[in-house]
Amino acid sequence: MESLTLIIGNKNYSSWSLRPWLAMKQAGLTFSEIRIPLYQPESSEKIRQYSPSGKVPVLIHGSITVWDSLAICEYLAECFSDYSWWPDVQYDLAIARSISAEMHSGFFALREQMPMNCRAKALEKRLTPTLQADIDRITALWSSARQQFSSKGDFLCGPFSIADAMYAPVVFRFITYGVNLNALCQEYMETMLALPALQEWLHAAEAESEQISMVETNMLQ
Ligand SMILES: N[C@@H](CCC(=O)N[C@@H](CS)C(=O)NCC(=O)O)C(=O)O
Repeated sequence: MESLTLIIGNKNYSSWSLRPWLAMKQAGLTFSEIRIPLYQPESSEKIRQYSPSGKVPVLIHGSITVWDSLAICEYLAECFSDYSWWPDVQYDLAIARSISAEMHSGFFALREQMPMNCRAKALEKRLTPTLQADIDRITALWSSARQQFSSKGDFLCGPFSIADAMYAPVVFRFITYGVNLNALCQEYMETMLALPALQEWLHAAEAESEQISMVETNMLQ
């Protein structure tokens, strides 16, 4: 197998990096990682050595470069189809892809107003109407998926899939900003947090020393 390298940002802050990283860990793929701390004077130049978009994550697979979190997950699911990435029933797959795409292309208020800062816990946050609308949509989506797929497993569409990887940063955000959740969503959060891979990411984030002031200041708003 040609070598796989995932280039990521800081584990504490880079929500897009977490998604393919977790999907790859959960699938059981062996890969190396290169961590480039974001928003430092040399970050942009370092990222551009690997990524045409100038953003992380980016995957290097032999001579092939794939950038953008969802494209990386889709590429891996195609290349390594013996591993588990998506549900294998067409209906379940349609839901998993839809909710993954919804995360990838939406929830701008949540992303902007609740930036991922996984080592910070239970911070007070002012809920603006747009932020509340994003939280409401995510909790409705999680609740509906858990109701539909509970007989197949404990994750959004039953077994762990790319859909869960796409929402993993939201799990950290809801903890960091102390968002109140219904029992189904709380249970789903606990399932996600119990994943050894997610704990591994969190411990690595806690061990990082960089501080991104934009994010740390946002905590006080
Ligand atoms: N749509 C992209 C978003 C990637 C993205 O915004 N990455 C951020 C880090 S989480 C980044 O590289 N920021 C550095 C910069 O913009 O200079 C994806 O899904 O991968």
